[in-house]
Amino acid sequence: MTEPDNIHVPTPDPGAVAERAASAVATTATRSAKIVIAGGFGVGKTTFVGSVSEISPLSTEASMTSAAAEKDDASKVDTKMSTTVAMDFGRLAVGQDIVIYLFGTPGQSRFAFMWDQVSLGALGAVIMVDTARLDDSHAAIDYFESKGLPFVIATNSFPHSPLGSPEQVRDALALAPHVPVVNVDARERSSVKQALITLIEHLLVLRAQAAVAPPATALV
Ligand SMILES: Nc1nc2c(ncn2[C@@H]2O[C@H](COP(=O)(O)OP(=O)(O)O)[C@@H](O)[C@H]2O)c(=O)[nH]1
Ligand SMILES: [Mg+2]
Repeated sequence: MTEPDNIHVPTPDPGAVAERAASAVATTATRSAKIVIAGGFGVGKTTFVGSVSEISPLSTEASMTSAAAEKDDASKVDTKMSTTVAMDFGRLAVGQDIVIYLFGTPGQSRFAFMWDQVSLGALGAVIMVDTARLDDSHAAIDYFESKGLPFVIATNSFPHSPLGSPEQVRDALALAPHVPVVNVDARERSSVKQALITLIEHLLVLRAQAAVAPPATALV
C-alpha cells in the first residue's frame, strides 16, 4: 500500500503501542470491545478519546505543516495546531469485566487507506460531526455504511456551529431512520460516556433485531 506523497506519515512507535496494549490488558477484564471514533478533520476525535480514556491516550499527532495547511482548512477549526496522522488509542473499563478500546481514525479522507486497519474487528463507530461542516462527514458515513459497521452520529459542541435538532441533522446527512444522533461536548467525560452508551444500546438493539429476524431461507 503506497503512502500519499504529499505528507510524511510518521510510523507510530511500536514500543509505545506495545507498552500501552500491555497496560491495557493488565486488568481483571475478561471481555473487550473495540470502538472506532471517526469523522472529518478537526471535529474533536482526539479530544473525545482523551476525555474518556483511563490510560493517557496514545495520539500520533503531528504539527501541521504548510503542506498540510494547503489541504486541511484549519481556519474553520478552533485553535487547530496539530493533526492526527495515524490514530488515537484509548481505553475505558466498564465494571470489572469489560474493557473498551477506542481507536480514533485520522480524519482527512486522504488517510482513508488506513481506515480498514483501524476498523478491523470493531463492534461499531461513533462518527463525530461539526454541524458547520456537514459535508466533511460524508466520507466516514459512506465508509461505515459500505462496511455494514453500525454507527451513531455525535454532533460536537463548537461555538460556531448551528445547534440543529437530531431530526435536522439526520435529514441533512440523509441517515437511515434507525441511526441514533446525539450531541456531545468532546471535552466532557460524562458527555463522551453518554455517546458511547448510545452506541452500545444501538448495538444491543441491532443484535436483538437480528436474533428475531427470520432466517434468509424463509424468504425463498
Ligand atoms: N468548543 C469546543 N472545542 C472542541 C471540542 N472538541 C474539540 N475541540 C477543539 O477543537 C479542536 C480540534 O479537536 P481535535 O480533537 O484535535 O479534532 P480531530 O482532528 O477530530 O482529532 C481542538 O482545538 C479542540 O480543543 C468541543 O466539544 N467544543
Ligand atoms: Mg485528531
